[in-house]
Amino acid sequence: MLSPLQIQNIDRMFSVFDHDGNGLLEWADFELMHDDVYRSFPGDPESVQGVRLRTAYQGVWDFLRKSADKDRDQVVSKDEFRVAYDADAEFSVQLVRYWEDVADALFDIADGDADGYIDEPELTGIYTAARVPGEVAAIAFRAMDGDGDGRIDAAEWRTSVQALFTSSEESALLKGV
Ligand SMILES: [Ca+2]
Ligand SMILES: [Ca+2]
Ligand SMILES: [Ca+2]
Repeated sequence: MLSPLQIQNIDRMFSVFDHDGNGLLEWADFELMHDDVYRSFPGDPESVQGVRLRTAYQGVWDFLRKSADKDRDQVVSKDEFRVAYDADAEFSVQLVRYWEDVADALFDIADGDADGYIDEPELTGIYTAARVPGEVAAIAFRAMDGDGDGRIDAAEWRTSVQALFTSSEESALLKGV
């Protein structure tokens, strides 16, 4: 049984994946995410980094389709998504594993100067690409920057992404979404 707070968090995750907001998860959502990343961070979408990001999205989508699309209509509905969470504790563990590949690829694209850190404007760029309001990014930045040095390293980024998926409490990273 899912608690109301779990359902709230799961639905919030759903809305992050449902990039076009049509209430269904489809491959088109991930293609749109890729487009929006390259709107936030101008560059070549077919570069090594861009291809790596698309491959990571493909991994997430293949996993979602395989494990959540019970009626095999090639779309994952909100109900199917909730049921997948509820039916198998491994679902969220594996989903976060696939999403980590996306997070790593995003980190490298956002880290334009390749110094191994992303700063607040770069994080805002990621949130803008995810269609999350800038003020949420500002809150998230402070929450992620564990050692308070004004920049986020790969470990802080990874920890935050994992927390986003596994937290049973209200996530500061997506408050207001
Ligand atoms: Ca959609
Ligand atoms: Ca379906
Ligand atoms: Ca940097």
